[in-house]
Amino acid sequence: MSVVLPVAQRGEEILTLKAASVTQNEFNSAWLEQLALAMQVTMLERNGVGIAAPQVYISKRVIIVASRPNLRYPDAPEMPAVTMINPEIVEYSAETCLGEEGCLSVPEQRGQVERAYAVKVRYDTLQGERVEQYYEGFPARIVQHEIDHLNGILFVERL
Ligand code: K1U
Ligand code: ZN
Repeated sequence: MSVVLPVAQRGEEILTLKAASVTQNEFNSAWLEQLALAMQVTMLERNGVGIAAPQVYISKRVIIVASRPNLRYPDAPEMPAVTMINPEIVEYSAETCLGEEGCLSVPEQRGQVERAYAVKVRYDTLQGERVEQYYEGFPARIVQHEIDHLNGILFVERL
């Protein structure tokens, strides 16, 4: 069974820290699987399209990305939630775009953020398998927003 976790709010130190990498002996572990499951439950409960471990008070490099069409991005693709361990953006498109963002850690504030239109991200799965995936549009925005969380950056600092 998994639980909804409390979400850290702007002003709390955990959101300003650079999160630690997941280490080799943490892959395939029950705790990493439980963390990912609890993050997903928390994201869904809060109606989010992404979440990063520091938002649930765990300073580790774990994110979930879960694009779906919505009022602001009606053409966004519906994707199953993807858990990314130690994600790194290895290519940014030269093209950038402005898009609206919100944050589970900054309630009641939204803003237009300029980001790369597309990114190639390299990450490990929960089992430690290396993946490289290209994203564009809204999913690429979510990836950049979540990796910012791993580096202690909130979208309001990019306004
Ligand atoms: O990391 C987070 O705080 C989650 C955040 C992800 C995000 C939203 C919009 C642009 C980039 C990244 C949220 O999900 S906040 C909720 C939200 O803004 C939203 C929810 C459903 C559809 C569209 C936006
Ligand atoms: Zn956020």
